[in-house]
Amino acid sequence: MDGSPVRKDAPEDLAPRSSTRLIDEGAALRASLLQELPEIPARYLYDDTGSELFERITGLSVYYQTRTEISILERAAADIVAHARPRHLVELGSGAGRKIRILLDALRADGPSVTCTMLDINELFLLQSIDRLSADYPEFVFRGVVGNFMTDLGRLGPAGGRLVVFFAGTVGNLHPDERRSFLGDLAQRMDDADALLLGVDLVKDPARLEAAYDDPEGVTAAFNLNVLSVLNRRFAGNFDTSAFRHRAFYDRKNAWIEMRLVATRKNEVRLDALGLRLAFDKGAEIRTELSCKFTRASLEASAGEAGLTIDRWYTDPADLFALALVRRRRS
Ligand code: AVI
Repeated sequence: MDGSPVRKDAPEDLAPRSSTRLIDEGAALRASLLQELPEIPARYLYDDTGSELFERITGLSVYYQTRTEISILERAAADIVAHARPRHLVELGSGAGRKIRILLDALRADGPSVTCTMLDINELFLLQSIDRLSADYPEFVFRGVVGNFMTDLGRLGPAGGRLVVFFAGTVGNLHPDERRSFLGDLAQRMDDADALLLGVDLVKDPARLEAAYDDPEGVTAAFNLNVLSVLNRRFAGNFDTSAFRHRAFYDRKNAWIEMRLVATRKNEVRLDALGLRLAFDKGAEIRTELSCKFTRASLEASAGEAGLTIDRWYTDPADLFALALVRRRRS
């Protein structure tokens, strides 16, 4: 099966954002910054610097998620492939593309060739990842889509024989309302031959959860604070990153970790491209990320609302993290 064409980047997939989209985006950001608890949508965390910092987080000893998910995947990959029998692999939020290799190895061992579509918001990471994958798996065809999994699911090709994978617990970064709409949208685009492989971080001891989001090396703090530089650059702002500090805490009622930035002194900020001036008192907070934690029952309930059901559940011996193979519920 040598010599398959490598389609790195269909031109329309890599087109810059239209100005209309930027205006919509600016309006949405403006509205979230003006909420009673100001909020910066978590996707702004992932510019090139933020994506690199997140890569460093995945290697931290307190951040058990990545290595645990990899260990689960290594044990479960053959079973997942045997059950899903995919002809198309679709990875949402692909990042550095390490985990997909475990599935590609299992698919390679299983025989049939697949196409692999990777969707990521970060063009640089996506292209680097596709270059490396294309070199190492020449029998598979790779396609990159620069986009957002909340709005671009329609660009992932037709239903039927697809295994959509969403690793890292990123589904937990959606607010429950967004998760409902994301899973609903995905479910509508799936048929009975499609499956979704979802990585989720599990509810556990709050101290362990909080430690994972406040590492002693300060990498998570740098990742969180970097979002202010992203806003400065993109929206002509003047946030002073030294006027804020990182905070992360577990909210037991909602079963989520919240990342916030706390003003360490009274300060004022302009975001000229949004026509916005913000005043922060000492101690005022901005919410920058939610990271929802699940049990099998809470994920089943969330999937059920979208007409999906958990078909297979893979976890580690300490029940830290899980991979759920999800399908459309048959009526
Ligand atoms: C990408 N996502 C699953 C990470 C998480 O754990 O929620 C992002 C992250 N934020 C702080 N550390 C890692």
